[in-house]
Amino acid sequence: MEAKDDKPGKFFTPMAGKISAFKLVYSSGKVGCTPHVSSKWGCDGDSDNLFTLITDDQNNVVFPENYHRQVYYKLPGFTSSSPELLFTFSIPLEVSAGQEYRVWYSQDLLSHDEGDNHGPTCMKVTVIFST
Ligand SMILES: [Ca+2]
Repeated sequence: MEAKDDKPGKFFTPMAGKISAFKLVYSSGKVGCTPHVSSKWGCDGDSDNLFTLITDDQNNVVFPENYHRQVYYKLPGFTSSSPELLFTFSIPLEVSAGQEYRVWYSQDLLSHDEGDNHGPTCMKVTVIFST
């Protein structure tokens, strides 16, 4: 996931089904929303403001749920420096096999104040299906 120039990370669903959660496990790199600060999932350091969003291939935000185009949001138990994020859906997400999803930096998706951003941060996404 880059932090500007419309460069989200992408992944594809391995099979059809109902998804209960996405798990994002940090692997390398950093993102930041201004120079001289960086983080795994947000703007800076160890903040509870997260900037990492999931969209479908039309850039409709699917997580966080009830998203209102805000730059950051809070997810209890996780911060911008968490080794992993668990995005759990209250209503499972129905998908077909090979469907594209994207991991966006909020300011990049919104084209808001992205000029001074830097990245990328890299992760492995695990798709968790409900049983
Ligand atoms: Ca910025």
